[in-house]
Amino acid sequence: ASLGDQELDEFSLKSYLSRVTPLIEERLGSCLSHQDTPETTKITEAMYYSLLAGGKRVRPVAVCLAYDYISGAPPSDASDAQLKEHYRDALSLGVSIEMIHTMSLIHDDLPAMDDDDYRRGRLTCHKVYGEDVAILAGDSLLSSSFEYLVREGKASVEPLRLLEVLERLSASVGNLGLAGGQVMDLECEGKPSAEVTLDDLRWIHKHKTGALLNIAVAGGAILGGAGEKTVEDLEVYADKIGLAFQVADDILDCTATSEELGKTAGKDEAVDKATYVRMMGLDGARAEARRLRDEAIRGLGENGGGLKALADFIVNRGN
Ligand code: GRG
Repeated sequence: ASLGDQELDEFSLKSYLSRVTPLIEERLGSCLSHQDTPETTKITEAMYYSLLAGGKRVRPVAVCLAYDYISGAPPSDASDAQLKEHYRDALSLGVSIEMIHTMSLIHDDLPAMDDDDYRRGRLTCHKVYGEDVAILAGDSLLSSSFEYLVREGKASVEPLRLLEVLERLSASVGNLGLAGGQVMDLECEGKPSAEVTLDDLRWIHKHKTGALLNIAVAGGAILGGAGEKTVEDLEVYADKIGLAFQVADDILDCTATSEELGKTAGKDEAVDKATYVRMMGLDGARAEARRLRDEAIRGLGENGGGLKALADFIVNRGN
């Protein structure tokens, strides 16, 4: 068994999620400033429609685990009120990141991008509210994310820490984050997959998927009181699990479609798109995901059980 497999039993991610996920959902459910007026109802509804459509909430959970890694976990018999207090700042960031993540999914599903009709098991935002409103709902989620972080954080977070987190959160969206990764992805989709290198693929996913995991982990640690060196070490963890996330996604895409078709060939065989599975084969991609997980968790200290369990979940998840 790899390093990961031996040490993962100590922390129950399932019981952690059962305590933390309801807190995330509760904060998400009332995160938008709004007035119940006919003028603002439609856009607010479109924003909540996508925000509250389910989803694994991996990024907010990552914030909470990184926060605990630095500041210590709450006692196992903590009441709901104590948990809410413990995670107050971590959840402010977690919800802000989930707003940005949801914005990126709304825009990714648009006809100009992936043109998808379904997301998180329901119709995509533009299918329900129209393309025009979906674009605006995404834009509005992006600015609401920054508004929320500052509004919720300013009373309890030390100002310089809040600014550091805000700077990182903003950077994770732009040309060196989500948007940059998406543009590189579009460029590579325009080429034959044989011309796309493994380094291209890693660059895309470091930005498209890794950027939000990076701010989740680094930001959670900063809010928990981490110093610069610890944050840098945790960024290595975050970048590795970001890549592992995408390798696992490619494996899921490939195996899910294979089962649906009852064939060994998956979707990737039909579309000439560069993926880890296409480049490394299914077994190679599985080994790569485990290798990334093991590298991610190698540098963690003794209270890293939660972050280890998260890395393992990312590699072995079923959706
Ligand atoms: C508009 C400034 C601006 C940026 C957006 C569209 C875009 C640019 C980027 C695309 C980003 C994207 C869709 C990345 C894929 C990330 C990914 C792995 C999504 C799936 O995440 P999960 O599995 O989804 O965590 P759930 O539904 O569980 O939340």
